[in-house]
Amino acid sequence: MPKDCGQRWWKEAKFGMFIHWGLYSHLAGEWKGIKTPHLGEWIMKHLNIPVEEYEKVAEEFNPTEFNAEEWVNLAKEAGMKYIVITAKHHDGFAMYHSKCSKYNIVDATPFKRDPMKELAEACGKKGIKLGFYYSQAQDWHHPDGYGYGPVPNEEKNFEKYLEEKCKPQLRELLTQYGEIGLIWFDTPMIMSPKHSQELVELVKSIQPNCLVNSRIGNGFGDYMSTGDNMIPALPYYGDWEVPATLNDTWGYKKDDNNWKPPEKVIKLLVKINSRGGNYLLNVGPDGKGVIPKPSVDILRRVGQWMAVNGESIYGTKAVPVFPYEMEGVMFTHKPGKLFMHVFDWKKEIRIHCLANRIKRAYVLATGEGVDFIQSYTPSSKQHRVSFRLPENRPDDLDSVICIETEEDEVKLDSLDTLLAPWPRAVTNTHQ
Ligand code: FHN
Repeated sequence: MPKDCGQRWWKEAKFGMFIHWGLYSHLAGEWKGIKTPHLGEWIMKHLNIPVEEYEKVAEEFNPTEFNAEEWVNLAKEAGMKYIVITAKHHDGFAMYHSKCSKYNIVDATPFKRDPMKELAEACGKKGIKLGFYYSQAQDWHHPDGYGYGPVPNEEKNFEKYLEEKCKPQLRELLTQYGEIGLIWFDTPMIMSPKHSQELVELVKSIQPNCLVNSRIGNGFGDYMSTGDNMIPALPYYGDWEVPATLNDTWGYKKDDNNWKPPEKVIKLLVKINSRGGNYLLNVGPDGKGVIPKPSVDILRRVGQWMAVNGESIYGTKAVPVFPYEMEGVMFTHKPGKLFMHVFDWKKEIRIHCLANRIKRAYVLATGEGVDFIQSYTPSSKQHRVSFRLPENRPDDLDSVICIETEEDEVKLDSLDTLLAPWPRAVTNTHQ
């Protein structure tokens, strides 16, 4: 359960936009004719670009097409409730006007604008929560940052980096842009428990309601970020979120076109929600500040679905594991409602072991009633329900049937009495 109202919006949100955007976006996965086979935002490290050469990318970075309102509108259109954007990634470049390091988008590029300020304003207008990604340990630009140059990390003064850059920049991010929903830390590396605690305290001392994710390290934080694109195999009732890519990179790469189609995105959203998590889905704008068209198209299609079926997503809670597997069907749930997401449309769907008393069922998109027959077999202690679906499939991607139940919680029969132990000690003697 949420600890305070600072966390409540996040629990209800379920779907957010991650944005990886920085100098690497300008390189688009290629440096001096060499293409990185890895993540776009890691190009500096993977292609061994010296600091002084990478710095020069800033002189060319001029994202004149950037339009904060367009990005925020896209998130809103997609049904996303929050945005988390890279204020500083591992390359150490601040994508906002930092007073404590000239290595920032206002002072070091011809662009000279502060996109975080513009985004904060646009988010405020549209009612979208804004969070900042901040790479707290890895900094490939500060001589004492983790991962800087060829110097072994053990020989660096990590504390110096924390005091000189990390903490002052966090203070800036928490004081220059109004109310911030969360700080998304990443790759804690050599952070000690004391370091992690200090950063959490710093955040909370300035904005007590600002959330912190688990990648602050050492067990601190308000909620867990799973591994990238990693979905827990079972429902998990804590607060967690899956950071995920729409193709195979976070930062823009011109050659990565392995886009997940809208159907896949909706399936992932439903799967993550059904297990109790949030889905933080990434877009990687290019060096001009444009979100790639395939991303826009996919998110708009997902948004059309969300506009009609959002009730089955927002504010939902983890669904317990049904005893039997079901092909082409997943469930989300909120008190008194079970949402059956039908990916493979058919005339009839039978569910075994759903023990709730069903009040009514209908197609969420249209309100059209769905007939059903419920039964209970005492000898096997099992409930069954059979739904007769309408002739026409309401949505090509995912048609949602809302099942209203007498009880708030999902009730399931257990297979224990049937399956275990078997063979039974006492067998049937009536031959
Ligand atoms: O190294 C980063 C990576 O570039 C990206 O930002 C992801 C997003 O979750 N986090 C780290 C790897 O887990």
